[in-house]
Amino acid sequence: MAIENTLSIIKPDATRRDLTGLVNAKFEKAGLKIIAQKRLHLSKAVAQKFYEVHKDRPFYNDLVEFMISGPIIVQVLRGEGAVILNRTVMGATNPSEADEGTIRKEFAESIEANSVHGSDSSENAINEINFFFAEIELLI
Ligand code: IDP
Ligand code: MG
Repeated sequence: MAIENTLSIIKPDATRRDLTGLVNAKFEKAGLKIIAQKRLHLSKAVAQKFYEVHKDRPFYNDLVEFMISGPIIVQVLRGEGAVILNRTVMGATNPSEADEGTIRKEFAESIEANSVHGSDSSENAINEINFFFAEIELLI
């Protein structure tokens, strides 16, 4: 599999509990290099735009409020098959269905406050990285 980039977000439930380092250790142990990251506190308009794909889902408004409830860490992870690999390291959306050893199994509080976001396809990864990062931030 080719080397690729994927977008990850450490969500407010995890930053609130100071889990950034433990989450990042999971990525690095799995072979995902953190090639860029920054701490942001999203405005409502930005969170709504990022999650626009979910705007007709019943959980959309709650999800947006949750994502602006505290700071997040947006990051670009790089590795072989990074998109799928990151989804494996994250675990299932609902932590009660997540495999042992995954981030969501170990750290998530609920199906909503599930500690991390990860791109779900290579195409979405490119779009999501471009949403948060400028080209210059990825060239170092
Ligand atoms: P994913 O993050 O595993 O890709 P998505 O279906 O893309 O899951 O949903 C985006 C986010 O919306 C989830 O990570 C979670 O925070 C929230 N979410 C998904 N399904 C539910 C739900 O049924 N209730 C509340 N929040 C949900
Ligand atoms: Mg998703």
